Amino acid sequence: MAERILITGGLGQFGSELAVTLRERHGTDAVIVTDIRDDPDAAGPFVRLDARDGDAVRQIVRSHRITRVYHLAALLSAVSEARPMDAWEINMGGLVAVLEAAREFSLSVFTPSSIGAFGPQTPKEFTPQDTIQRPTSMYGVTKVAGELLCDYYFFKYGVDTRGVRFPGIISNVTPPGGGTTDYAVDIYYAAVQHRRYTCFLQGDTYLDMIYMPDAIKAAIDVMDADPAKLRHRNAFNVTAMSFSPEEQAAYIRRYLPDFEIAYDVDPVRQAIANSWPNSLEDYAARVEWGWQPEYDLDRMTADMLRTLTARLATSSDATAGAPG
Ligand code: AKB
Repeated sequence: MAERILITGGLGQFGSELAVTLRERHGTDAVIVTDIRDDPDAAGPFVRLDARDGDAVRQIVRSHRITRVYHLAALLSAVSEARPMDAWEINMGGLVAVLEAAREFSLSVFTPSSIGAFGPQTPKEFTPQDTIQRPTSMYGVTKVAGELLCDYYFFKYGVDTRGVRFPGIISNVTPPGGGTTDYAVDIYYAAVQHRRYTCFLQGDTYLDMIYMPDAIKAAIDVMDADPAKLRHRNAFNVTAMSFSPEEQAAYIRRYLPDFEIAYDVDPVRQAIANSWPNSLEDYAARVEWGWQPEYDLDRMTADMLRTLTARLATSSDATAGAPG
């Protein structure tokens, strides 16, 4: 059956690029983008939606004959820590509304979890798929609760729920907002525009990251995987690389030798980062649905700098040393 896809939170960093790829595959009209904000420049069907509104979700599902949902509407980690009750209400309320619609209309549902679903008691290096999940951030609390709820809807009602635990996603189209890993995106913009960046995490903080093309591949491949091969569902560890800000700066210097990094540590985001793994192990995703990332730190850095230099450079100086 041809899929008809609903994306919630579709104007965010991930949704805005996922929608383009899904429309290339399924056709523009088969992908309905929704967001709490309006999109005056919508490139296809767009509906304004507060994903917590169960009636509105069901109405869109019915009228657009939706078969699959990518439920991306959520607050990220730093914002969630600043507004914990909003995070609980938005992250859980939206998920409940989508899962209820999925139960009624037999939809398949992708829900992103995160490295934020782990906490200080989790093994820090090569964090296994099945391990201790006692996060200390509100974002993490909603991610673990979300994983459990999605599994519950699968076991109790047979809803086809699947997800991945995303690391920080690095991209160059829509900037992320309110995450702990946002520095790893900002640094490339700053490198191209100013040749210097002040990082809000300590230079030796290791976190997992993934480049947008791989993140999109993960979200599509896990949903297209043969259900008979899935031992896990919510949610699979996926990663492509693990690095610290100082290592990322060193890779940027391969292309922009005069790039400088300084540090002005934000204690809230540093505490969140310290509670997360340094690196994930993603064996289950590799075995159960063939996960295999394409971008490492060097390839991603070259691509980010090439793309941003072409887009942002305003003087001939700004292109010096850019990867060709
Ligand atoms: C965040 O930093 O909050 C997100 C995430 C890792 O889930 N990018």
